[in-house]
Amino acid sequence: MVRLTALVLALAASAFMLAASASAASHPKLVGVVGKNNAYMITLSSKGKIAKTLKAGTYTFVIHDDSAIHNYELDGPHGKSWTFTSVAFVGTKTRTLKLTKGTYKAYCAPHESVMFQHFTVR
Ligand SMILES: [Cu+2]
Repeated sequence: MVRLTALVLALAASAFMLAASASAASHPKLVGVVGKNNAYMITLSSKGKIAKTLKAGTYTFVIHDDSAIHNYELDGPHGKSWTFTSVAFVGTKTRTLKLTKGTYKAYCAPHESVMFQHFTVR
């Protein structure tokens, strides 16, 4: 009886953990990279490809800022703006955002005229 109870508890715990990981992983991931090898380069990718059009919805942004001379920001419709990293920051930041329909621009603020990527959410 004790053994059965332990088994039931273990099953319940693993079912709970599965549910928890499923909800955490339910948002599609977008990967941003800026300043790899200090290059003047910024990208946002979805499933390994440069993001050009995305469906409206909630996304988890994983931003890799590889340089202390660049940063990662995003402008969206209706004047919305998000700053993922500061210029001095080097490392990875993760943030979940709801993207509504419109045009977006990922860019590096100090070098915005040469470091940007547009995409559309429909
Ligand atoms: Cu820059």
